[in-house]
Amino acid sequence: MEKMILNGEIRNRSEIKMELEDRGYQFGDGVYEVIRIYNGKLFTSEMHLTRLIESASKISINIPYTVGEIEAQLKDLVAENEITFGTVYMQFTRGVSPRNHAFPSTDVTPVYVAYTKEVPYNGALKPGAKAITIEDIRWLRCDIKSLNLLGNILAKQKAAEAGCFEAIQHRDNMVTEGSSSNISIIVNGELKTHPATNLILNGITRQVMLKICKDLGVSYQEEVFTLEDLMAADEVIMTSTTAEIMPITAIDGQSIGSGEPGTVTRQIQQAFHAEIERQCGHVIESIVK
Ligand code: DCS
Repeated sequence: MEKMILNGEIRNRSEIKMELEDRGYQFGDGVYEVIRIYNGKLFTSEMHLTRLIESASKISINIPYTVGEIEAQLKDLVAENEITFGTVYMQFTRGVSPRNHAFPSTDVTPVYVAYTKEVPYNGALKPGAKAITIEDIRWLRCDIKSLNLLGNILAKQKAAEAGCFEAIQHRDNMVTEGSSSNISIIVNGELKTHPATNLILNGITRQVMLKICKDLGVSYQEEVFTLEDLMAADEVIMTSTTAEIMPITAIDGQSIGSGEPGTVTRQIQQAFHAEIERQCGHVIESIVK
């Protein structure tokens, strides 16, 4: 029987009922995280849960647990559901209250749910993917991992309609990030990525990648770059929890660099896989479902 977490307790998923006037359901008034599971272990969970609590605090939702407490609950859930490779999704909404835009006047308890999903994994490096470019029409607090994802959804749908994997967003000709990923470019062996401002989500994969660059001696700059820089780059890299380190080999129908994953991207991908194995143990292909 599949389990999930409701307000800190592990329950049967089929028995969970959500409220109509949950502010997450009506307003997208909440925050979320997605954490990867490799070999039954949570990857970079401390970074994700720290960001979750920060996102919540930026919109005045008080999460009544510490990072360690949530982590322990998620570990139990992953074990109960016997997930070897997959993801755990969790969200906190402001809570249940009669519909009214302003915060509830009385204290309401946040509603916290988490559930797992199996995702096959064999450690193979991700092949090149195609992207489109699109205007960034989102709000100005993209640093908050909010449940409000309409702008992101509309962008991703445009990519899907164009037969592409990701939509790379830009504001005033400056590249911000993907619809559900961060975007970096490699020019003359140097990596460039948007600084962690209010205009992007400071991705955990992005942060791991920058640490890898440091270790590999790949110099990097957290600096804005233009659409022209993007199209003329030697390599373009997309990073996210679900996509990991993914080479973008064509944008708007035009090849990037040679049209194949570049050497710096491949190096970073290999080092990222090594980091997964360092944190979660060796990935044995035969146990992949
Ligand atoms: N930017 C946006 C807008 C995102 O939604 C995400 C992740 C990222 C960047 C990359 O962040 P992480 O490296 O921390 O994952 N989006 C999550 C999502 O909605 N599903 O999977 C990942």
